[in-house]
Amino acid sequence: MTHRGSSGNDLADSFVGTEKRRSLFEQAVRTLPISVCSTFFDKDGKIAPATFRETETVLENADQGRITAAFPRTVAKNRFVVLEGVPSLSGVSISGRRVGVLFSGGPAPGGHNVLAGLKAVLGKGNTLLGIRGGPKGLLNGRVVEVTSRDVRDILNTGGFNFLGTDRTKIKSPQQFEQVRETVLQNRMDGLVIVGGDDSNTNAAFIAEYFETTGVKCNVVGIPKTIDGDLAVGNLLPIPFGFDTATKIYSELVGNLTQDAASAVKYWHFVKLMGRTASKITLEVALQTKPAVALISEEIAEKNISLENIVDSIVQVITERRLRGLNYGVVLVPEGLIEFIPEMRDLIRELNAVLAEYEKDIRDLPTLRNKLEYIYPLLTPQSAQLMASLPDEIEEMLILDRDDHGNVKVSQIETEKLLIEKIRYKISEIKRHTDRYFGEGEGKFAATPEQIESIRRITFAAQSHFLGYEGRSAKPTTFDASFAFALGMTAGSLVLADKTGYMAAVTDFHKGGRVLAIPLPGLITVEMRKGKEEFVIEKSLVKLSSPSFQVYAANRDKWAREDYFSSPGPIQHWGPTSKQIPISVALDQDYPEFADFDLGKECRLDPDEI
Ligand code: FBP
Repeated sequence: MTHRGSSGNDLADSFVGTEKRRSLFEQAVRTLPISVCSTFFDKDGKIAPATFRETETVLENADQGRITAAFPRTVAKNRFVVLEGVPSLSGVSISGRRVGVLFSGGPAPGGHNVLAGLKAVLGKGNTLLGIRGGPKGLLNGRVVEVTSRDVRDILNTGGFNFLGTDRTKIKSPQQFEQVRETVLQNRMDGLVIVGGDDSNTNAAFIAEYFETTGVKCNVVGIPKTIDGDLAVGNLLPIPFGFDTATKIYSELVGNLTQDAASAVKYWHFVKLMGRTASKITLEVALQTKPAVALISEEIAEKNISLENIVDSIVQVITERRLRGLNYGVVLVPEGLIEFIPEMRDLIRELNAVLAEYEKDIRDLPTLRNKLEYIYPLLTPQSAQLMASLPDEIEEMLILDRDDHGNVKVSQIETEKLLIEKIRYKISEIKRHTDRYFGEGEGKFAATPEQIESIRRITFAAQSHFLGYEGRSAKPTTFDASFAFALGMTAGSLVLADKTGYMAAVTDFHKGGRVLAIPLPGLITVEMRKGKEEFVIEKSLVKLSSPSFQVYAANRDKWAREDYFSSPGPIQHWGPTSKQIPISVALDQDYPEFADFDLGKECRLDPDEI
């Protein structure tokens, strides 16, 4: 019997559907409730833009003088003072405003809810304009209207696919002029930039440029990045996206810990995204309690060499072997390589050599030829280190460069580098057990049985890289509500004629406090390639933070015995559906096991907004 539908087969259609992005799950998540902070309700209980008042918090900036000189007009207006959102009780509604929004950088779960939040707060009287393709779309004027129907489709869904994104940096005078043209052509009164530290730095410069050139368009940034490294103390505990991504990685790592303990033969080495900061790795470690988790910031601060990192992991492997545990999980942060002191020096030297001799090196036919050309140009220590690396890593270090000629550290397979070095070290230990164990100073006094056991160690490793799996996932209930609140905050700021701010929400455990952080107050001056650059400083793991301290206090125990925990899949309702990331709860000093509370749960009707 043949069933005919739009695919020509009714039976097939009834199973897989004929429409795009319409799985049962996707249909269901669109209707999930979102928490809405009380700041966004008017006196009649309807969603409305917030108004803003000054708080007593003034951002301290070590480079205040230079920042004020670089952003004179914005600083004259906001004076580094943090604003707080309060409900609007005036009943006056603003209409006729046109607000553009774009995504910048890597995707992060919650982006689509930023658009929903903006749309909700702008209401039917104002227009939301989506800029397609990220900052490049802003330069080229790729602008479309975002309708209620669009919001219905994208609400609570993952990804940045609705508008797209890219990593174009807006730097040159021509680019600023192009931005101005797009804004004027589309009569935008507001521009909202959803991005990480670089994109929010860009937002600060665009705000200042508009003030200088008389363009009446308020510019507001929204903090996003799964890496978690755009955070401002207790004013902004994390950007949106971090919660979802870390929950996904924690589920997968939790599964691997179970597999390790079940198959009892593998060491799983898991590299976790996070271009610079190890915040993701730390959160996943707190969730899953692996045998080893490397934290780049600690390695840099304590000047720990690659050899020492390898030795410390080998020590855990041998100790566990002696306890009959010939398996485990090792977490490796993506940015590790640049934090290892001698690797950082090597990369710096390579960047300089490759920039200076780029053409000569490019023309050499084989990798060997290129390496032979490069080695003498390095310091002896770096040349020796380079020669000790596996061929594939050497190749990545010299061939895989980004647009600025720098090593693409995220592409370097650090987890595989560690596996190779550990394998070599273990084979050495097996061959020369007497050198490492037995009688003698500084040696582990192993019994003859233990020495036999060490000689029989087998090291079977599996490598994994978790990153893209989490960036475009359906947001957790937290990220769905948090991103919605950030969208509402940004929309309210634009309507309130505030420019040069980053939207923020804090107090995740008690209803959410809506804030606006003056962007110039976040900017510091760094020397890059001999030139001064204005950048928002990345928020890294602090060794003094409660989250790191808790990890450090437990790690030896987790290394010796199986404390593995499996946090399981993300829940959209149920016992863990409101869980705040452990590292955030610890660092913000929230009560233990506090659920997030970002206001009243509402079922949105996109047709109403
Ligand atoms: P953003 O900071 O732009 O949010 O991106 C973060 C990130 O996910 C990093 O963790 C990772 O190194 C990088 O993006 C990978 O980017 P790409 O998409 O260019 O491969």
